[in-house]
Amino acid sequence: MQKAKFAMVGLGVMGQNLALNVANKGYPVAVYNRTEEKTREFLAGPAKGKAITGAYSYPELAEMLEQPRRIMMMVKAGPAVDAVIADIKPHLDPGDILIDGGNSLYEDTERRTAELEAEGLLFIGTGISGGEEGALNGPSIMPGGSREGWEALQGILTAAAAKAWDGEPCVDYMGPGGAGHYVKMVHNGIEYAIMQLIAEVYDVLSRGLGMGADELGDLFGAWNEGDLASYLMEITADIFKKQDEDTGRPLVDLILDEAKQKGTGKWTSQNAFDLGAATHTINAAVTSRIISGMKEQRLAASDLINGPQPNFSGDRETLISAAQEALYASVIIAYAQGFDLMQIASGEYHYALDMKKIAKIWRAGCIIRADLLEDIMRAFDRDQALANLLLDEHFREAVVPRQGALRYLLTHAMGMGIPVLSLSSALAYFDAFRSARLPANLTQAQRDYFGAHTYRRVDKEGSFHTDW
Ligand code: NBP
Repeated sequence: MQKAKFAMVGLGVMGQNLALNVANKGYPVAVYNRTEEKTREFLAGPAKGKAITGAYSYPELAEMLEQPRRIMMMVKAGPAVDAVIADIKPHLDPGDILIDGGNSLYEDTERRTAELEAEGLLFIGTGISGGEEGALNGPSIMPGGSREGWEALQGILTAAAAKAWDGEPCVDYMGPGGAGHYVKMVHNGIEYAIMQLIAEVYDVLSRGLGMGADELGDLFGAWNEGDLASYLMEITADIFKKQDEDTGRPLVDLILDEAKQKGTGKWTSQNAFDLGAATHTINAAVTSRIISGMKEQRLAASDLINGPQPNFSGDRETLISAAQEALYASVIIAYAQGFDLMQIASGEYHYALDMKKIAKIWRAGCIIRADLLEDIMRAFDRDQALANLLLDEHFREAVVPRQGALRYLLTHAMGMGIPVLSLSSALAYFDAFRSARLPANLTQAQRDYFGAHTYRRVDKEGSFHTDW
């Protein structure tokens, strides 16, 4: 029997679709799932007639594979990954390649890479973005870890990855150790930020202007034709247009307003704090999901605590147009924060991340794919070491003229009592970043006052303490 060129362990929705994707590209695939029933159902269902065979034990799986073996794990991130590694390892040979395609924390990937490499195995931790649909038809793939492992996988991953408009595959080697999962983590942080920015604009337009879902669907659809063109805008327009089959009402109006999270956005913020990176808009998105989860308290508070009634009395078209410009400016600012974080991490963790390459492989397949990524690629082409996207001429020219729209939108949203934490954090980041002097002089004075922490002066060298 012909040996399989690739194996998939874990037949959740992502594992199944990726296995189908690889098989559809002409690579025979062997699959294994802890619960045997799922393997049987997959083989009798979506995998029927494809070059996909099932294994019901790890020795059987190892036997089915061409060497060096290429085995991807697509299981729940965390202890499940360690459990699979421990169970499968005794059946592997030096030079075999284990790939973790789940959303693992990059620090876990660092540890696993070191442990497995010490035993002669090659380990690849890869981010995969695109959800179910992307896994099947072409995701954006962000592999990191062993370069030798990447070289042995490049053909398969390149075939499976999304292709951008110019035919370029959305996969490339990100860097050593946990670099691939690190980049995926920041991708998700930016995703949280953009989703929250869109949600806040929706809130202003629906509560402030009384726009209904159908009208919003048209508006977001039109915006998606311009600068804001992106997957998240496209699906938002679709969502507004979807009617509930039972009631005929817009489905979005019937969905409970509690946003869940699996943790990658939170990890991005936690890591940004550790590295001293300013990711205001990502942090605001994480904390906005948290307060959305406080539904019972919010319901109780809404009866007890008064505020203004959201009711906009100015010119409707002006507010709508400001919302579009404000959203575009703040999305750029969210990307700027994410790329800044990756620049800092790249130095700190010796990942040598290539920002242009990252923008390039995010152009298709992934959740944050957007026309804007072409501009980001060009910005890093002009200056590989660009410290902040806002310093690039193109982005300065995009954001500076739109700051008025962002200020206008925020003034009215805040006046109406509509929470706009992410939008306002984007403006606060922008204003802080462009301020030659911030009030941190006072903070330093206070720290010195109560803790003798000392301060530096603008007019002389040295460290000073005052007996206040
Ligand atoms: P899940 O995250 O729901 O994981 C399900 C799979 O993990 C099943 O095959 C399950 O086997 C297996 N598994 C578990 Br749970 N514990 C195990 C253990 N101790 N040993 C062996 N197998 C174990 O599936 P998913 O939604 O397909 O996601 C897979 C990974 O991809 C996750 O890390 C996820 O975060 C990531 N991801 C998901 C998406 C998405 O859109 N869903 C996008 C990008 C990345 P069982 O059948 O026996 O229970």
